[in-house]
Amino acid sequence: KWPRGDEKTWKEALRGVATDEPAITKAIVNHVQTSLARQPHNLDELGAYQAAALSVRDNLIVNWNETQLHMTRKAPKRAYYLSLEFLMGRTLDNALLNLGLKNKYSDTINKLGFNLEDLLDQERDAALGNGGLGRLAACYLDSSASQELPVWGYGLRYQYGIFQQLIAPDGQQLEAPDPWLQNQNPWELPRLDVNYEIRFYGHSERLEGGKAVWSGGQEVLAVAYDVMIPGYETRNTNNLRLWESKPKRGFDLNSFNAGDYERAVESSNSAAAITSVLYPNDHTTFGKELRLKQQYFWTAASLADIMRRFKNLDKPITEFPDYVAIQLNDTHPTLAIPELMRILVDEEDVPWDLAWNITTNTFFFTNHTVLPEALEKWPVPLMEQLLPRHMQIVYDINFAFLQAVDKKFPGDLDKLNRMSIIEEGFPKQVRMANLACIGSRKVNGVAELHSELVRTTIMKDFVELYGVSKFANVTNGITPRRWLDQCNPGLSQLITESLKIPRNTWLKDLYKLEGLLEYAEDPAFQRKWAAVKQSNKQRLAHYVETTLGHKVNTNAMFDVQVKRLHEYKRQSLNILGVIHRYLTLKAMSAEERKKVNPKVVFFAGKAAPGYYIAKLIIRLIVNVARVINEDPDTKEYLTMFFLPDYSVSLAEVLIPASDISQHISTAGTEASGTSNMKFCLNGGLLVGTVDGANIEIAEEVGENNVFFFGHLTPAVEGLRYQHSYHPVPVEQKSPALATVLKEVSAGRFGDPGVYEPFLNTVRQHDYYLLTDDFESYIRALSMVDEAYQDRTEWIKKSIRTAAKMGKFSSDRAIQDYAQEYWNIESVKLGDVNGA
Ligand code: NTF
Repeated sequence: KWPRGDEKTWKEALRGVATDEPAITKAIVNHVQTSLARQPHNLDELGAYQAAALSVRDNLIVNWNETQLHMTRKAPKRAYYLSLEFLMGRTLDNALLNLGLKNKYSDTINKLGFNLEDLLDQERDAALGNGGLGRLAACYLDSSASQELPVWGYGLRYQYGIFQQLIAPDGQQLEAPDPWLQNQNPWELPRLDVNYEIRFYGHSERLEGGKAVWSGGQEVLAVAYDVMIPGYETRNTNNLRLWESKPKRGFDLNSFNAGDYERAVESSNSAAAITSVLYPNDHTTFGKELRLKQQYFWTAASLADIMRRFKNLDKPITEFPDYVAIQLNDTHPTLAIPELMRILVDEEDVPWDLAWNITTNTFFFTNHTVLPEALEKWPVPLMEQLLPRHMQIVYDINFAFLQAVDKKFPGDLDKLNRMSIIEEGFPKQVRMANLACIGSRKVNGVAELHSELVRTTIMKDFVELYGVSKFANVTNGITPRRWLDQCNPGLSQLITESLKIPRNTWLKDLYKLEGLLEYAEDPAFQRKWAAVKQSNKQRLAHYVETTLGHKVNTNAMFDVQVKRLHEYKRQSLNILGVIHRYLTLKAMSAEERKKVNPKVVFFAGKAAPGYYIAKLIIRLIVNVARVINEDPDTKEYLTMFFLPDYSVSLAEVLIPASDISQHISTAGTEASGTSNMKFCLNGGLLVGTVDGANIEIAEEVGENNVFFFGHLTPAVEGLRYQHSYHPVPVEQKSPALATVLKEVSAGRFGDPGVYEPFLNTVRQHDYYLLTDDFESYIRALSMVDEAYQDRTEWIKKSIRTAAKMGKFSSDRAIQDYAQEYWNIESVKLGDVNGA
């Protein structure tokens, strides 16, 4: 039954998606005129981008609206992906491709006197994340929407995303803020009516039956902003709900009337601060109060929202886990566990044991690293002050849990100590990983090796307690829409032509790429494949020329390492390897050099602002580049660039242009890696250690198509022990590396004193095993050089690699979560008005 007014009047006026050129033109011009208040006379590229974006947004809103109505009516079980980071990048190109409107927009925009590609460049990245963890969340949203799964993301709407990286003339990294919301953001819908009050501080008074009353303290408002997530070639458009913090009251009227204006706005400033900035730390935690506030603010708002939606269904509370699955993206949202307990016990009057049963059937926890410095812990005194009720709940959970452990392993005090949610010490700390594991139905790692390490190291005791079936694996994936079709249109086109199936078929079932294998031997196909790579290299060269003012030899091999700067990722090994190559070239005669294949090495990546050694490594890279790029003896054969301010958009230019990329973490430290998948999908080969998803990539593409080197995971512990107790001098382990270190120390690349602290990490403890792996690394790079000599063989490897990347589609990963974890099913939007 039609809900309101005259059905015919409504239906005639309801707009659908603008899909033909006249409608698109009208929509864009309408936004130029009325949303932007501009004219053809004063419309610049930014304005034209905004008008085009607003018109696409209108289309997304129509689909989004119908999807939400449809889901509300169908009331399926839903999954919620809680992530502090969503590294979305740009939206316009992706939205046009998903809607299938790119060509039409391109034509329309031409007629209006602009070029679509130029307009796409006007968009600022939404960079609400640090690296792999945040980009993974973005890929998972794309795959969920594309597979019509009822999945929402929940995150924070930071005013400032990851900092902008500048490189000073002396090579140091400088950080500038990223005011990404400055020119208004067309991709979000403010939902000022969707808001919740979130409490901090105050006191909690226990009542009977495990209940308590939490009152007093400070209250702030969480306001929803919805970001539309279009699926690929479906009208289903999912939602990413980001919370912004606001003061509950604008300002304190009493102080204002008393003439104390500063005081009057103080509390409003402190409320707004909660979502002001993304913490720029990757793999480290700092124990800052504001970060804990962010975590609670976000999980409390998200749970309130989820609970409200559930209650609208009018089902008994015991059915909560039949309608709600919540995925915890690392430990950052772990407070959602005690928060759900608080809501159930204190607000919904659910008995404790039943509440615990509901809770532990709702949550799922993904671990993304085994590095000890990344495992979150919060000081008990801070928790007690900021979240007094949650601290009580954590103690109650822990009490029951330790009783169960003691029952199964009587008298094992060490075990109790290790497994307790509370770590003894001064101060005591709350171990978030333990809490997340105890409160979740399943725990997973992000690649086979990593999940095995989770089971045998950080979660070993828990595996013994719960059994191994609670601890599983979902190997990460990437969306082929952005990471092939969007960033590499030439290759996408070639693939579609060759496979002789529609583009949307293989983009939705990436295993179909295997059809390329039959062309690997076909010279005509090889030429086309190589031509695409060549034009992508030219696109990157153009970027380098316009940003750094340096010409790039596109006939050289392009060797790329792009990722966050971290000692465990060993950009250090790469730069020391480059120096070695440089010294070797210098020692050659001019004749000998002529036989060498030229190579261009690209680095990009940000270091956490407080990470001293990582910043030194950047500085070394920049200064080595300066020396070798100017050396007349060698610059024809070796050049190197550090591209500042790495971002999703820069990755989209870099990745398709690479011949070879480096994924060279110390074995056992990189949980998965996802850029390795992106490079291979774009026909780049891989140099890597036997670590993370590199292993599974090699399984798929064949070990003869990857260049592995270095010690294996089981050897790492022993080598570290050796470094501490029976150190062997670098000269003995690797004379080549010793020479490299000596040259840096001698000032060949600028003031030697500067780099000593970094060089000492290699000479002394060498925790990341550079000295152990250097020789085999250099050998692997020689094998790369050798393989590159035979260009036809190289191209075959490239084709075979891309052809075998089906497994690494994030569609596969999301299906795994949907079936094995969340138990949710696709709900496809009908053809008209959500029917
Ligand atoms: C990262 N973890 C891992 O270091 C990467 O190997 C992995 O690919 C991504 O997660 C995505 O799973 C983190 O960023 C963190 F925060 F857990 F340390």
